[in-house]
This record gives sequence, structure tokens and C-alpha cells, in this order.
Amino acid sequence: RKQRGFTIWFTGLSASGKSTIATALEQHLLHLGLAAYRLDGDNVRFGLNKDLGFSEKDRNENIRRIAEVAKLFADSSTIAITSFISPYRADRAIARDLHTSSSTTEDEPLPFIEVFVDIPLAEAEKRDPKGLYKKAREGKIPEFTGISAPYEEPENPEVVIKSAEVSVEEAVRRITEVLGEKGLL
Ligand code: GGZ
Repeated sequence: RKQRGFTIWFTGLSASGKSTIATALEQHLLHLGLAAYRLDGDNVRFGLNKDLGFSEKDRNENIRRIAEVAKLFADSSTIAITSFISPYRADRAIARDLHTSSSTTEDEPLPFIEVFVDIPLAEAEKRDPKGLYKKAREGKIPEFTGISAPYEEPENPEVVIKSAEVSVEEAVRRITEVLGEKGLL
């Protein structure tokens, strides 16, 4: 049977562990022989979206473009995995609708799996791998998510990973379990 493309959309604070889990998930899917491709800040914010910053308007546009690109990957029968804070509920809803309203080349909708990497702000701030929270607290980074810009928690994500409590392996297992339940693997 031909592989069906879909999108796994990670959302969560900076330093929540999104990229680590997304990378491990991508590896797992590749080992299963599936085509998977991860979109993250390193390959999107320095290329396609290098004209965008972190104002609300720029984040809206960042997420809009990423959703369009993820949809194209999914439409080409690839599993698109996106790893961006995507702090606004409305932007994530637009990304979801884009997929589930219909695909580009077929009439079938493209499945959209939202994964909320849920971590207490205090824990993310304690991790602070790049020292960004510290700088944000000092006022050196304006509009920093969780400090001086909002993060709107998902209300109905397909998966919630409490990343301060579960290992990366357990997170991958839980996500693949949900994919299995939905008939996607
Ligand atoms: C949040 C920022 C900011 C501000 C730079 N707010 O931990 P990181 O470094 O590697 O991940 C964060 C990344 C967020 O980019 P996204 O494209 O995921 O954001 S959004 O979905 O909201 O558009 C962080 C770094 O960029 N960073 N300035 N002000 N994160």
C-alpha cells in the first residue's frame, strides 16, 4: 500500500524538548522505512523565512509558510514533522485547516497530528540551554515567548508529552502509538 503523507505538528516553549523529540521521532520513522522530513528553525528560519523576526505578525507569517510547506511534503506522501514554538492558537488552527480541508493533488484531506510538548515555564527556564531566558529576563530579547510574549496552550492536541517527566524514547513511543491508533503507521 502506498504511504499516505501527513503532518506531525509539534508546539511548545523554547527549550521544551520539541526538536529533540522531533529528531528522535524522525529517526524512528526512517528506520521503519518511511519517508519523513523535519522542518525546524535551522532549515526554515535561516532560509525561506529569513526575512521574519519574532513580532506577532512575523510569527503568524512564519507559521503560515511552514504550514504550507508541511502540506506540500505531506501531499507528496512524506511524513512532515514541524518543530516550531507556534505560540498562537489561531495560527495552529489555520495550519490544521489547511491540511484537513483537502490535499492539493487528491480530494482526500491530509491528517494533522498536533503534539503539545508541555513543560512548566520554570523548568524550561532552568534548562535554558542557550541562555535566552536569562537574556529575556534582563530585557535583552524583546517579545520572548513565555516571558514577554504569549504562549497559548493547545486545547485539543492529539498528543501531550510532559517532557519534564518522560524520556525522549517514551515520548516517541507515545506518539507512534497514537499514529498507530489512527491507522497512519
Ligand atoms: C522565542 C526566540 C525568540 C523570541 C529567538 N521568542 O530555543 P530556540 O531559540 O532554539 O528556539 C527558539 C526559536 C523560536 O523560533 P520559532 O520559529 O519556533 O518561533 S515561532 O513559532 O514563535 O515563530 C529560540 C529562538 O528562536 N528565539 N528569539 N523572541 N524564541
